[in-house]
Amino acid sequence: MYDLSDRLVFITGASSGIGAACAEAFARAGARLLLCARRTERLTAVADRLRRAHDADVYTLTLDVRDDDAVQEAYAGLPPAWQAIDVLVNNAGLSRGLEPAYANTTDQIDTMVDTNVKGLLYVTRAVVPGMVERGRGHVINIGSTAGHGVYPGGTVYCATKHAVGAITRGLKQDLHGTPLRVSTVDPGLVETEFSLVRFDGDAERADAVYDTTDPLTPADVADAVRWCASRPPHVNIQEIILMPTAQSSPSMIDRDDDAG
Ligand code: NDP
Ligand code: 8X3
Repeated sequence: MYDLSDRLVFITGASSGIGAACAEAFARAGARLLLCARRTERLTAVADRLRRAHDADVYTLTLDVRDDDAVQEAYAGLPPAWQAIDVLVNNAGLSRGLEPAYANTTDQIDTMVDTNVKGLLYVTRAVVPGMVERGRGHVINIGSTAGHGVYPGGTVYCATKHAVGAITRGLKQDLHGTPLRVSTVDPGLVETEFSLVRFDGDAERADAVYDTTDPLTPADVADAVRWCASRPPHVNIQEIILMPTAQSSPSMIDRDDDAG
């Protein structure tokens, strides 16, 4: 087993949902946490909670992963003790809208591609060279079942998550011959703010996605991420796909109202 105590774990998109749950799981394991997101207040609240509950050593960065200059500067400006990242969890991501691809706005397309694909690559290119130099490190990408299939209205989002799968497999090959590890954890339906963001703040529509079924919790996903990171150094978990029992494919979800 790889002991996570005092390891430095960088989690992007840690102000809510899966990212915040990963921060909690790694804090429980005794890791030091570097957390980023755009919403400073939400991020600070997560950090304060972890300090209080787990006496965790936490450093926060208000950062938009879509801004490559900001990402590179933020990393370069970290105190040296916070640069030697052992585990990078590339979690920041979102979906915008549920329209056919031909009806998506430019803003929706750019936001999804820039965050889920380009942002992930910007953070990776900031952090991985140091891992290679130090001869240790683990990149864990948060993909999705949307990276294994497609569903109507999810075309662009699914394309970005297919890209995350390609980046995971490609990066592992790029790092061939080094001790670095690369994994992807690909969940199905998880109850987070994901649908609230997808539906532009329409809480009623977002709640309906989760209220009629039994989705995964962010903690379920964080458990898989922490498990991946804690395997012995010679074990690389390439991919974990986890779905609620009530889900059998990206678009097959057992819902309470199905029988009616
Ligand atoms: P949430 O909306 O709860 O969390 C998304 C996180 O990403 C927030 O912390 C948000 O913080 C951050 N984020 C978004 N854009 C940026 C940005 N440009 N720069 C920095 N941080 C950003 O959703 P989830 O927890 O569900 O999503 C986390 C990941 O899990 C995503 O990659 C998503 O695609 C993936 N996923 C989600 C599933 C689900 O059903 N919920 C299933 C499969 C995968 P802030 O707004 O403060 O910047
Ligand atoms: C998020 C899960 O099914 O809404 O990746 O695309 S889904």
